[in-house]
Amino acid sequence: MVHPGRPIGELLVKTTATESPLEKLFVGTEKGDRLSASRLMTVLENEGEENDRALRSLYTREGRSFVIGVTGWPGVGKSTLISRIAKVFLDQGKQVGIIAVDPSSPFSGGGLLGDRLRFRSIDGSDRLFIRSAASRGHQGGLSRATRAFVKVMEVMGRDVVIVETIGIGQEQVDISLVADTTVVVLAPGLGDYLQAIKSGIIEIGDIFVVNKADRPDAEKAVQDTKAAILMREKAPWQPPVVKTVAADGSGVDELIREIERHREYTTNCADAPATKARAAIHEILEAIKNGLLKKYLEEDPSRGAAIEGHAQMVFQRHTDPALVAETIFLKE
Ligand SMILES: Nc1nc2c(ncn2[C@@H]2O[C@H](COP(=O)(O)OP(=O)(O)OP(=O)(O)O)[C@@H](O)[C@H]2O)c(=O)[nH]1
Ligand SMILES: [Mg+2]
Repeated sequence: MVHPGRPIGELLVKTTATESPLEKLFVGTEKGDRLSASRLMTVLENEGEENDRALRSLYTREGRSFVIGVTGWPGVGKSTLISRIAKVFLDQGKQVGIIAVDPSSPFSGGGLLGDRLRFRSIDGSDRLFIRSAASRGHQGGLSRATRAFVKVMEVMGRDVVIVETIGIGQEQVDISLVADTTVVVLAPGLGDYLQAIKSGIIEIGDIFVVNKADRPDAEKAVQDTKAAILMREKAPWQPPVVKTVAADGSGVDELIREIERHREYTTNCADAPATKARAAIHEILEAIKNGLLKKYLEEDPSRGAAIEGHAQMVFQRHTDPALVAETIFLKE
């Protein structure tokens, strides 16, 4: 099913003969054209005036996909599992989009390239669209680009969008704010589940997967995960733990059933609009933060230099970033 995106705010969009190059990209994207969508994503990835205009226009377009976030530590089998999940939806005749948020992910290099070809040959059509989002290191870049990419896929008319992120580090996208359903993937033998709890990954899962269930210790990993979930604050949705072997596809049917069950739950649950509102609040706050920072740096060029001056001190472990920020503010 395709939902062609249409501009809501007519005033914001030119549809006359003097159509701008950017508008042309939007029109192509709304028709599901992959090249237009790809180019639009490139505009959205880079900074600049055109990026701002594209973002603004993007937010007024219609289109809604079911967004599944798949997160977990490196190497647990996220890409392999996503290939399996995507195949199930493709077999149902759906339009699927995949966004890989890490530049080192096999999606951007080797691994999924093979899957991509396999899907094309099974599918015989262009119903799978894969794009990786590489961090260019600019402010809020990665999470902003990811959200924008999801929206482009929605405008394209994708029924399902799957986003892969690595669940570690400062740069990680808060996937639970982007996704309707967040799947946290773990694997046996990772050892310290307390570490998982501390990293916050346990908090964000709607569904937990213990992948590589062909390995010894899979049952222990399931029990540890269940114990970790019990330590979460009580909520009406109890996250299930599913065992899979992404390598051969076992357990994937059950995972799909749980994904559908969660989707139904959020569709009917009174809490769902609040979740969307929370995500919007987060986006607004992030825009304010970025705007303030930009203004702060532009108002006085010496501020940038001062920050660079402190960088060495932080790098050499003589101080920490929060203390530097405090010192800079106190001085002013
Ligand atoms: N034994 C076993 N190996 C698996 C399974 N699923 C994936 N693998 C292997 O685990 C390795 C990593 O799989 P990926 O799917 O690339 O893992 P990933 O989490 O996407 O990795 P990053 O994107 O680098 O974080 C590959 O060699 C897979 O073939 C599984 O169920 N069992
Ligand atoms: Mg991967």
